[in-house]
Amino acid sequence: MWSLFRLVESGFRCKLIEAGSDFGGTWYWNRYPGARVDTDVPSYEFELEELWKDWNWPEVFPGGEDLRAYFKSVGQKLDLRRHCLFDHAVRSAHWGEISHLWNVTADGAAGVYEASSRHVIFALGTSAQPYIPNIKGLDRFSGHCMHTARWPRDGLETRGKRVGIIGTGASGVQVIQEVGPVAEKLTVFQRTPNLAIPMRQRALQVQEQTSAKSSYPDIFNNRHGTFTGFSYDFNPRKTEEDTPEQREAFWEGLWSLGGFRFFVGGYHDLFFSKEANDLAYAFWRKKVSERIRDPKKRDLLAPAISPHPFGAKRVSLEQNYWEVVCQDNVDIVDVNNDPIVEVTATGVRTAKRTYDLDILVLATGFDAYTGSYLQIDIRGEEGRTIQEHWREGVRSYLGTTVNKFPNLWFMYGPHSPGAFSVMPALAEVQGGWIVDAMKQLRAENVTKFVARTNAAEAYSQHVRELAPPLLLQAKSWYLGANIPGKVQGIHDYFGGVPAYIQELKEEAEKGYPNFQRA
Ligand code: N01
Repeated sequence: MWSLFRLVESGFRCKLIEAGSDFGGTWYWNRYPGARVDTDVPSYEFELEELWKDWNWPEVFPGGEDLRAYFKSVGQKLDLRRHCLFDHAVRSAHWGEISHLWNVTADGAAGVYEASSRHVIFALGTSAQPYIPNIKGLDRFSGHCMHTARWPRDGLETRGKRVGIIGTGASGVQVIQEVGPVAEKLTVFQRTPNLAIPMRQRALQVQEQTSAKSSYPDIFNNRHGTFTGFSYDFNPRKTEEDTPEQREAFWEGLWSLGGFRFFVGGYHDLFFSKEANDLAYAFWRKKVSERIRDPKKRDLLAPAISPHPFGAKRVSLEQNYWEVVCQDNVDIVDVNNDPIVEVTATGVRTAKRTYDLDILVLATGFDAYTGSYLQIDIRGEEGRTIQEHWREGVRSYLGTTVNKFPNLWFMYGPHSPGAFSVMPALAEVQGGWIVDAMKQLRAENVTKFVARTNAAEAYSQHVRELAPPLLLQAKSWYLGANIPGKVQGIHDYFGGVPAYIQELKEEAEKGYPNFQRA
């Protein structure tokens, strides 16, 4: 939305093609009960004053409906809808070697839409391609079965139902919190426990927001100055530099403030020192164990030995997760000890028993970063497909473009700080940079602009080197390790938001030396 706004404002003729029927992106698709953002507002907003001056949220961490309403209002205030083609999924984008245009096709209910365009920006999100595991019999289930990102738009009654949920990532945690209290029976099929930390949700009054608005410009500016773009940052001290008592007091403070503070507001050696990471895990385990009264469940949810380094899989924010999973109507099945054998017409059969279900929820995540791109027939120079280009592993230049694919840009994609940043802020940074480059090219009458191969190789190597060692010790979606058969590698930029912005800025200020133009 931000790029579209900047493009229109800059006088470009453009069309936003969107598979959904409305604005919202991830929030359009993820309609499972409990879906909410875990970035606090106003950080999770665009910086333009006309968008925030009259906008108020009911909660610090808004839910899906409020987020959809927000993005709808952004579309209205910026008058974007007339540039949009909804309900169309892009099927192909082919570079014209002679025309220097992209030929794009998109499928919609009424037929195929075709367009040619000087530039193409893919804003496909980090996690838009659902991952459905290959479980025997999944198509035989006679009840409702869906991925969290494909929850029915008009809702699904879970009250009084027997519900099974496979997966305990951020989506799993959120849906479990909502469904556990109302379901007759909830069975959670867990492979890896979620090292969730407290969200500390609270209601927001209009008055409180009105008086805080004078500080919004500073809040938005600060999103460019911290590692993740949040209002807090890593503690520059190492864990061992503090005494056990100082550490305890520091962590207690972060824990009670909530949000991601215990994670990306903690000691900066979390990802670099195993000892530091173990100490953080021990504190986490002590805190959550106090809330898990059932000792059997405690062993499954907060084991004595960490399942992976703390933070190496995306930490989730929880509100009452430990209390809900401890309810008598909630079972946790450890699929490492009791694997799922098949899905039957009436439920799930594991190695040890069967679970009769009315609803089966696949909270099994996404083929992140690249999955959405690989669904599209994207062909660059010499007809090279993006599938071929990324066959040996993902490569990009500055996390915004790819060598051999002229005039192609992307946002939130591979090699950007997508997993560790505030999304609206990243949209502004990347979108603003891309549109500025396009304006420059228009002024110079450049019709072909492509990253140099050596620059893309060097940037991709640089991104690999930035990844802290402990992060590599989990089978996370950051690495593509959650998808069987996917080439694993570093998909996220781990240098932090300020360093990323600096890399973009330098390239532009030097006149884009790492691009060839024609
Ligand atoms: O997906 P995930 P997600 N059998 O990949 C399990 C964003 N997000 O949708 O860890 C059994 O994290 C898998 O197990 P394991 C956020 O960035 C944000 O929850 O691979 N289990 C894991 O537990 C987030 O990180 C928000 O061992 C299987 C789960 O499924 C990202 O989206 C809310 C399995 C997948 O977890 C993705 O989160 C929601 C199998 N065959 C999402 N296959 C907010 O802002 C997979 N699993 C709040």
